Amino acid sequence: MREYLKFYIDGQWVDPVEPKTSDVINPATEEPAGRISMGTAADVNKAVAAARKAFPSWSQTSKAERLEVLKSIQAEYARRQPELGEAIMEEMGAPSSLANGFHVGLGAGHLQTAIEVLEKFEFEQARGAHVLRYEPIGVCGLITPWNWPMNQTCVKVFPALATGCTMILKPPQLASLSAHILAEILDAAGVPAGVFNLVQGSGSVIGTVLSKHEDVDMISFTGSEPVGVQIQKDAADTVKRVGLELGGKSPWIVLDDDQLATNVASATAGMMGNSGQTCSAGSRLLVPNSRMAEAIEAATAAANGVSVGDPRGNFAMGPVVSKGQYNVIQEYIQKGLDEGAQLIAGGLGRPEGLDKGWYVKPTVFVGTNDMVIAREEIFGPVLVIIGYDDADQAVEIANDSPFGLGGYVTGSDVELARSIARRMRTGAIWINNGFDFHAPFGGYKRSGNGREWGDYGFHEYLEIKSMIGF
Ligand code: TAP
Repeated sequence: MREYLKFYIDGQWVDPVEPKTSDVINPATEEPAGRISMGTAADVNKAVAAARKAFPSWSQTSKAERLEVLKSIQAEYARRQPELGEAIMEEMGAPSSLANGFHVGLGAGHLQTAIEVLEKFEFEQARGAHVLRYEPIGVCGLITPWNWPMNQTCVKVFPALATGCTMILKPPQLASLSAHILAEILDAAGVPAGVFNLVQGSGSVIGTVLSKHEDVDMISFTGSEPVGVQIQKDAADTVKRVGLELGGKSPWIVLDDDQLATNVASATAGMMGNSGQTCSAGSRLLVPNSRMAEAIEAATAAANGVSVGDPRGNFAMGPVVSKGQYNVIQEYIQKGLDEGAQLIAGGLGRPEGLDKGWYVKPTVFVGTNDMVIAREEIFGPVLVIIGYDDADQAVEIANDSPFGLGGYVTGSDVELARSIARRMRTGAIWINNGFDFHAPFGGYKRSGNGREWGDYGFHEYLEIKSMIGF
C-alpha cells in the first residue's frame, strides 16, 4: 500500500501540522490502495505563504526560463508514466489500457500544448496608443476532481506554471495518489521552491480555506456544480477570480443517414468509456424518430458488447470510483425505471459474476428530455436515447438543458453538422469525433465560466494591463 503522508510545500516534503490520515480505496477491490494525510488550515497557510514568497521571482522569469523548466518536467513525466498509470488504475478503477493510455496521455498532451503555446505567446502587444501586457495573476488555488485525475490537474498546473503563477494544488481525496507522483515529478524536474505546492485533504477544509484566503488571487476549480457555487460564495469577500469547470448533460446528435447504426454504436460505447465518468460525456443521444428501431438495436448491441471487469484485465470498462458513486448511479437507474423510461440495456445491480468492486452495468434507456435521467448529470455509464423529428427539433432538445458543456454531431452531411454545431449552446462541439488539444474547453450556463486547454487556458491565469502612451 502506498503511504503518501507528506505534503510538498516550499520545495520540501513536509509532515502535516496535525497528523491525521485517510485511506484511498481501490474501487475494484474495495481494499485500501494508499494512505494520505488530511491537511488543516495551518498546512494551507504554510503553502500559501511559500507560494506568495516565490511569486516575485517566478513571475519575473523569462519565457526561455519557464520553457526550460517545462521541458525538464516533460522528461521526468515521460519517465514516470507507468507509475502514473498504475496509480490512476488503483485510485479510480480505470482499466489499465485507459489509465496508461488516454489518462496519462492527456496530461502529457497538456504539457506539450503549454510548451507550444508559451513558445508563441506574446505577453506584450502594441495596440494603437497603448501596449497591452499580460501578467500572471498571482497565487492560485487549484482544486481538482477524481474522474480524469491527470487531465484535470495538468490542464491547470502547466498553464499556471507557463504564465508565471505560483500555486497550491488540492487534489481529490478519492484520486490523490497520482497527484502525489506529479508533485514528485515537479520536484525532480527542478521547479523552484514555493512555485508549486501540494496539500492533500478534504475539500470542505482545504478547499474552503483556499477559497476564502486573503493571499490567494485566484481559484481554478473543476468539479460539481454545488461545490462550484459554494466556492464562488467563499471567494466573494476577497474578490478573487474564480474559474469554474462544472458538470454537463451533453447532447449527441446522430444525423439521419446510412451511417446511423455505426454512429449510434460508437456514441453508446463512447458513453461507457471511463465508466461514464466524464464531464463532457454524450449522455443524451438524439436520434431521428423515424429510425428509432434501428437506433435501439445498435445501442443495445453496443452496450451489451462493452466488457466490464478487473482494471488489470482486458476489459473495456472498470468499476465506478466509489461506493457512494455506485449508489448514486443505482438511484438514477431506479428513477429512470420509475419515470417510465424504456430500459434497453443494463439496469440495476452489478454485472453478472462481479460480486466485489463498484461495477455498474452499461445501461441504456429510451426516454424523453423532461425526465430526470435526461436533465441531471448521472456521472456513470447510463445513456438516454431521445427521438427527434427534424434538425430544428434536435437543436431545440439539445439546448433544452441547464448545462452547456459539450455537444456532438455525427453524420455524413458535414454542412448540416456544421449548421447544427453553430446553433448549439455549448462551449465545445465535436463534429465526427474531432480532437484538438488547442481548442478551448469550458461550459455555457451551469457548466461553468472558465476556458481551459490551449491559449485560452493561459488567459485564465493572466491579468491584463494597459500601458497607455507607453
Ligand atoms: P466535487 O465533489 O465537486 O469535488 C471536486 C473537488 O472539490 C474535490 O477536490 C473536492 O474535495 C473539492 N471540494 C469539495 N467541497 C469543497 C468546498 N466546499 N470547497 C472547495 N473545494 C471543495 O466533484 P467530483 O465528484 O470530484 O467530480 C465530479 C464532478 O466534476 C462532476 O460534476 C463533473 O461533471 C465535474 N467535472 C467537470 C469537468 C469540467 S472540465 N467541466 C471535468 C471533470 C469533472 P474532496 O476530495 O474532499 O471531495
